[in-house]
Amino acid sequence: MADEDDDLILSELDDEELVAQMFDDLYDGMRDEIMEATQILLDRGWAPYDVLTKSLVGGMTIVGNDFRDGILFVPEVLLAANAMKGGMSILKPLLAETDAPRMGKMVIGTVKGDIHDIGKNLVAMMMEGAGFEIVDLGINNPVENYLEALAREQADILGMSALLTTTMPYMKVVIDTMKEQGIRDDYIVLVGGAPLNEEFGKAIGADAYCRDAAVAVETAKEQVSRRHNRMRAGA
Ligand code: B1M
Repeated sequence: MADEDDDLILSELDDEELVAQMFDDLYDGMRDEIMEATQILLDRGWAPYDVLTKSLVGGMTIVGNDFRDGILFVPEVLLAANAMKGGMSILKPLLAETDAPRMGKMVIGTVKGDIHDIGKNLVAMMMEGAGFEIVDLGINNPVENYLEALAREQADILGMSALLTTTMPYMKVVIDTMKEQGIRDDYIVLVGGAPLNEEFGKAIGADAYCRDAAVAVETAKEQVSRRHNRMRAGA
């Protein structure tokens, strides 16, 4: 298998074969190959968003399923994540390249106890591409980090990410603290992450749950313009 892979010339594969090979390479944590293949798809005229969703996110879904089923373990998944980040590093400037007017500023971070950051990074990239200014707090954020950054950055939006059922309740801790401090309504609060759903978003008092990065962009735009309209109307 290794010999076969050594002989493989990625640029000679057609699109379908290349995407299938990317799924394999992501699974095997082959960062260099993922970066090369990402570039090949771009050179063939693929839109950066399609490369992201059809090859990288598609491949990561397979990794996720096998992780869930006990076929892959943490070290292997870390390698896969590292390979995915290699591909994302090529796409990031392209997704962020935009003449869109500044839409607003978002502070985003993964909540305390949670170190998953791929989805959050993707949201940050897509939001940047849509004209939002992003302040990325990284992973494992206690409530103080969010509140300090919101005030310091005079942000419009707070974005929180959680991938574990054990960490998602922490989002409520952050929102409740904002309420206690009387600042909840100063910000648009968006939440996301695989174990969340719309009902959970409502229950914890977020403005919206975002299923994926594209939805996050659309929701943020909608919420910002709604807020502007309200302000214009003097409400
Ligand atoms: Co973790 N892990 N993991 N893991 N891991 C999951 C989440 C899990 C579902 C795997 C499984 O069992 N199938 C499971 C959670 C089960 C549960 O709680 N219900 C799990 C577990 C159990 C764990 C550990 C506890 C394993 C262990 O140690 N025994 C451990 C916990 C560590 C911790 O955080 N304290 C752990 C560790 C890891 C790694 C470090 C190995 C690695 C993370 C590497 C990294 O992120 N740098 C990892 C990974 C990679 C995963 C899976 C395989 C993939 C996650 C991912 O990156 N998906 C994941 C399985 C899965 O989700 N299928 C799994 C791709 C990404 C693009 O999607 O993150 O959903 P996602 O983001 C989407 C949307 O959700 C949304 O938009 C994104 C883009 O479209 N979104 C937002 C996300 N955040 C948003 C914020 C927003 C808006 C939208 O704000 C506005």
